[in-house]
Amino acid sequence: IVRPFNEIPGLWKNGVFNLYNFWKMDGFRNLHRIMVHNFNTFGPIYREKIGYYESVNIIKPEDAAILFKAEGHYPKRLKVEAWTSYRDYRNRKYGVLLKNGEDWRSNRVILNKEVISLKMLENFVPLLDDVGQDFVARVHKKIERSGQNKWTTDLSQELFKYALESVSSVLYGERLGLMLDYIDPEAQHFIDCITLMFKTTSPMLYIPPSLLRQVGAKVWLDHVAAWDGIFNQADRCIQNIYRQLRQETEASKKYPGVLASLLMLDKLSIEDIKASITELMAGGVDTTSITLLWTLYELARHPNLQEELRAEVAAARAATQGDMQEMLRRIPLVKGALKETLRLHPVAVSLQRYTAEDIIIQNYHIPAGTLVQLGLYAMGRDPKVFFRPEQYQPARWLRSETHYFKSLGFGFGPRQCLGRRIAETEMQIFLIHMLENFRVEKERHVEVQSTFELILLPDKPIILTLKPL
Ligand code: HEM
Ligand code: 2DC
Repeated sequence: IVRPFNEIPGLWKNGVFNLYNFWKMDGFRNLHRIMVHNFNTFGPIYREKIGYYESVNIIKPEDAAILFKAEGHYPKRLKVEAWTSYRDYRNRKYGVLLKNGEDWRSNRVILNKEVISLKMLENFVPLLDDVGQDFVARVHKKIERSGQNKWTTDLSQELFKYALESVSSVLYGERLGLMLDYIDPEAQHFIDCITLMFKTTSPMLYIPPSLLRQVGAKVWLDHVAAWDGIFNQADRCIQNIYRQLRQETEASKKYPGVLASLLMLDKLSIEDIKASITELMAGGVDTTSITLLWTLYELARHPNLQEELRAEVAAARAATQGDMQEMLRRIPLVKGALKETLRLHPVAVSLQRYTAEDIIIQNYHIPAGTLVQLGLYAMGRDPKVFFRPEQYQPARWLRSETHYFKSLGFGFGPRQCLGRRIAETEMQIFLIHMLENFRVEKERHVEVQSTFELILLPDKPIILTLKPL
């Protein structure tokens, strides 16, 4: 017999009380660990209410499959009210990240062709390869200047610049110049604004932004300032391309970038294009850079594995004479490493959908319209889902066992990450160049864990040493 919704275990009766306890446990930064704890306490399904945020949480791949089959024609995630409140407050349009329903679908279909279709890779790869080469040249220079034949540093700022340069080169078809010694202070400000935007979002998941706005709370003011900085910089980049496009007399054969392609296609309004390009630019910085930082950290902890990856890259280079698009088809272990990084260190602590129809999960009835969350961080570390989950083993993704609904770092289905192809390609190319040029080492024994600032970030600086091969 199927059990009713109200019998799902968990703490969902008193949202205010739960919010108080959550705050006492420093839950704003520990969300991922609290979710693991809750699955351990209540089992593979639990219901929860914190503040005004109510959800059903699941952890099993087979339950994820049921959820995504019930996502309907217009999949909808948790509404991040801080983000929509800012847009409403400043009268700016929603892009594909925040739109829903038919408006979302019609925009997304057009964006898919320009941003996530495999056909675009031939345009993206040369642009991203250039950025990768420049990054490596920059590290060589840093090593030379150190006079010690090595460079020991917290790479996060360098990786932010690499990520922004990469995503911008694809969006705008031209370089910002962030791999140089002196960079545009506006670009640095943009990077800082993104970090601040994420950090100030997490408290507002549980306390309505409208309330925080009324009392003039600092977190709301900081959030507005952060988005203002993001939109101003994106507006400048977009204006720049728009102007160039109008001055150009004849069409050049060279790939002009996502923005110019969308403008020339003339299927979306300029305001819609601007909104989504801004989201792509902002979504493309902390996500890939942190995933790369975690990957370098894991490779530094596993020197033998690092050599295996290096050998795979060398063989791919030799077999293809350096044709990068070909090379990308011959590096399964490098791709496995990125999946493994996202398993242990996912950017998104959970995936969520509002169900479009009634479903049954773990023998409980879940009515249509319920917010259901798949605990991605918890699933990645669950020994019932992954054999020896604590071990970093890229090869587990090569074995023929089923990976049914287990590799979900970019989400699933038509609402999955729009930047996925850019992110994957950018990260693969980065690892190829790094493995071909440097050995990565870790100083002392420092255990780094995750902290939740809307996305999951390392809780302390990761200090790495790069040595030329
Ligand atoms: C959405 C992860 C990089 C832009 C998402 C979602 C996840 C995710 C989990 C939600 C998907 C869902 O609900 O099913 C990641 C990870 C990244 C990454 C792990 C890198 C390691 C990027 C990049 C961009 C980007 C580089 C931009 C170029 C977006 C956008 C959405 C999104 C626009 C919203 C799509 C929509 O609602 O239709 N991402 N992302 N992401 N991501 Fe990413
Ligand atoms: C955060 O409980 C935890 O890709 C919440 O590139 C539920 C939730 C909802 C939406 C998720 C968010 C979490 C994590 C960050 C995500 C976001 C959707 C898109 C965003 C996963 C899991 C991200 C990082 C985008 C950001 C785009 C940018 C313009 C803000």
